[in-house]
Amino acid sequence: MTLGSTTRSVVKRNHAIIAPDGYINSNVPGWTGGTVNVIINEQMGARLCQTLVTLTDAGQLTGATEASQIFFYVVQGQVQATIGDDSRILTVGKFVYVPIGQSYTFKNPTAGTQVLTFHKVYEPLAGHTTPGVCWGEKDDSKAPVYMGDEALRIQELLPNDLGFDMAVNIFTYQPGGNLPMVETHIMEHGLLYLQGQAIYMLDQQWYPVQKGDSIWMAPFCQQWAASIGKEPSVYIYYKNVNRFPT
Ligand code: UGY
Ligand code: MN
Repeated sequence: MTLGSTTRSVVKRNHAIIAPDGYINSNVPGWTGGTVNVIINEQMGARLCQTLVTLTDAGQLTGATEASQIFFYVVQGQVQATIGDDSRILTVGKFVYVPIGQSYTFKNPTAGTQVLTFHKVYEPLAGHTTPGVCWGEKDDSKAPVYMGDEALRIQELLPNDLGFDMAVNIFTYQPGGNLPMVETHIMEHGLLYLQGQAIYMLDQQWYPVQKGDSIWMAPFCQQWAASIGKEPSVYIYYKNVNRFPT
């Protein structure tokens, strides 16, 4: 038996790694029949919220968005999502973006279904309409190479439209692929590793990460990553976009 006194999770001023071994469940009104892990939110200094919900076959998520829009992505299993009068079965890799002021229900999951959510307070932009509900699947998106590097591919899941103030992308690194530079930028990230292993550099500190781990990167947290191991490493990530810097 191990003491359980170690973890790869770290929580710092401008970044965090959250490994599943430290999850403690939250009770979220309307989200029942499963576990809800709040992985990133304003309590840690973030301006986004990221959760991971694991449902039993009796699980249900019912609610209505208010100031925050919510992006729901199925990581494992399947579930029936109803937004307004549109109802669809979401299997692995499918998602729905729920704009502000919209009711939603997720029900009839298979046992063990996992749903990742990204929440952000919506910032309207004069002259642009607030986005509507957006359904999709990761394989609908093209996967162009990133900055000319064949080992890196990015899929943009949400439309490239100024009405949106958040992006959600899937980033695939072939074994040995690495970011072409250390990024230093105003945008914030939340991410979940969907596959593989990597070394992530955050604020000049180095971390081994793997499938199931989440990372928060505050604005201007320096970041670099390299895929390690024999399979591609893949993460889905949030980024705030398209708004005037204040
Ligand atoms: O879009 C991005 O900023 C992305 N390249 N960052 C990252 O993967 N850490
Ligand atoms: Mn980045």
